[in-house]
Amino acid sequence: MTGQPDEPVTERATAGFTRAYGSQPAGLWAAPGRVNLIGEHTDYNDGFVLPFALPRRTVVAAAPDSGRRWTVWSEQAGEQVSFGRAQAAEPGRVGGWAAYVAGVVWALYEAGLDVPVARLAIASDVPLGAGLSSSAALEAAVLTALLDLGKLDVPVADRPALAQRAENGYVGMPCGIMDQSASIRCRPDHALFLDCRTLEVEQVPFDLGAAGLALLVVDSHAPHRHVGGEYAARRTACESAAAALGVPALRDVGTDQLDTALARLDDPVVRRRVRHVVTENQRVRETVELLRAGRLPEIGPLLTASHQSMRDDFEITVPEVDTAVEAALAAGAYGARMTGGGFGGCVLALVDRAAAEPVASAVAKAYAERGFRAPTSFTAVPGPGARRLS
Ligand code: GAF
Repeated sequence: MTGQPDEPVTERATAGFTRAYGSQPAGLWAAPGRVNLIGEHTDYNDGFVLPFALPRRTVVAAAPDSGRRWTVWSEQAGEQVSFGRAQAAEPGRVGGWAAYVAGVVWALYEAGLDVPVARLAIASDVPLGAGLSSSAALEAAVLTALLDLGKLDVPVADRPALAQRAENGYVGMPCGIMDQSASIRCRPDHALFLDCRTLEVEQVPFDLGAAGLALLVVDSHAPHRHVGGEYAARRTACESAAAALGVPALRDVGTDQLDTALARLDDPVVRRRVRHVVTENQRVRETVELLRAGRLPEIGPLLTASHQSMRDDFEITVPEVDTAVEAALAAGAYGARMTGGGFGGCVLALVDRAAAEPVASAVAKAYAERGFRAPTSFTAVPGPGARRLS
């Protein structure tokens, strides 16, 4: 198990800027990756989610540029990309990792804002493709930097929708609003209870240390399998089910109406998708109730039930994450579930602080027995959302 990462990421972004542009940045901005405690695939159904920000983050060193092209250097990609207004104006003209940056410029223009031209250097310690929302961290960091550089007064509550628009409209990924909200609106020692319809938030105290607990995050390293297509297919199934049921979104189906709703749907696959979303929304509400009451260990069974629902009804888990959940539970975790969009990524396990290491070892042993690539684990503490660092 590795501890919290050291954070030379700020220095790496600054050094990258100086190397790429031969000058000092005007400032440094950071935005975190997230872990979703519970509430999976509920965001685009107008439902409820409960993420918290990781201490792992993407840092942008930036300065205004008097020219007409945005220039971005990325440590992870090992390259520099530049694009002008015309490329930013047309989704698809900038591809790869830089599309997330061009997408933010595009979304700001689309919102009628006068985006400042800038030079940026990006470094990150959010693992890529691990379901910890490295994309949202990149969008949120760039968005926060550009808004500050341009002295553009956009309320924090309105920012996640701009970052989501970059991803939906420019990158072409039909994600919901959870990840961008988490990266922008989360606070240390709290989980963010977000109503994805009204965008109202409640900062729910989630002080694991005070409760003698730890949240173990296990990166399954499972190769992502058809992620984009499967995600879009789940979203389409949910939206067509809502239309068939005559409701704006599956959020409008309560658990007391579930049996009646299921009886009205012919397709057994669609019925399972609906059951996941409806029961998952209820699990989020129950988790929030327990956290409000300070009964942290009692959320364990809800986490595990969420995993079972993702495995059996939403069908988005893979053997590696199922194995991690089973091994964590067998080693004494209060509860465990996959977090994020699915088909790989990370598992979280709620454990007594002293059990974090043994549970991580038990998962590693189960992986070795099944011949899976060794997982990596760390304990996560809720950190701050996007902000200016200097
Ligand atoms: C991905 C998406 F980006 C989110 O919007 C959300 O739907 C999540 O999968 C599943 O809960 O992270």
